[in-house]
Amino acid sequence: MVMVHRPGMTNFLTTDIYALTAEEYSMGRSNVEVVKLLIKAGIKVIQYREKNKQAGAMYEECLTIRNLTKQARVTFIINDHVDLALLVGADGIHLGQEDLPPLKVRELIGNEMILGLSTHTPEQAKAAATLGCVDYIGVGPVFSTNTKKGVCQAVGFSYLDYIVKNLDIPFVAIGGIKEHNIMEVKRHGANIMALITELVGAADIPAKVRAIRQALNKQ
Ligand code: 3NM
Repeated sequence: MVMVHRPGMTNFLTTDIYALTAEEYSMGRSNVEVVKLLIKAGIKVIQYREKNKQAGAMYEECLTIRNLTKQARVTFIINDHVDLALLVGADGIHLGQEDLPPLKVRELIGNEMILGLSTHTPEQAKAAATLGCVDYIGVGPVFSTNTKKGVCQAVGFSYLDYIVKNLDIPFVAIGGIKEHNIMEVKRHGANIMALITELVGAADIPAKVRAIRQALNKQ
């Protein structure tokens, strides 16, 4: 296997929390304001995920977030929009099952950017691992969630257990993960947890991150 260096990957592989933006759940705060709070809270991997904005507005926002994350040495990943990720120099791109084919996206982005792919079934996960161009997969939704529109039903722990047992690709658990259930997810073998509403919807984001980390570190 050819070893490639993707600069954002070190943060990625050592983080516990992977934070995603969603302005509609951010209690009136902008994505940029939320990102500033996440950085203040010590979050090291942030994904820009925005389904309701026009390209020009997303570009301006991502440019600002790129600058903030670069200064703070935070890994910055953009959901869906390969063009945006390239234009602002993001560290990575995250694709869903209905997005552009990962192999084609890898051709476009070259070898330095992280490529992530959401998966919801063992077949999708096996296919992603076989491609060889995907750095990590999303595994979920572990619990039911209203945040992702049209998402399949919660897979519970059975899918997560399958991944832990059978596949050798970095993964993030996602979907309905909260302070009160995150330890259960960890016990099932996940090291990286992706959260949206629990973080962006928190009244005090740094306090929420501290509480989640405390929960994770309890035996
Ligand atoms: N992807 P929350 S579930 C963006 O299963 C996303 O691939 C999922 O939001 C998947 O933390 C999901 O608010 C939504 O439940 C996660």
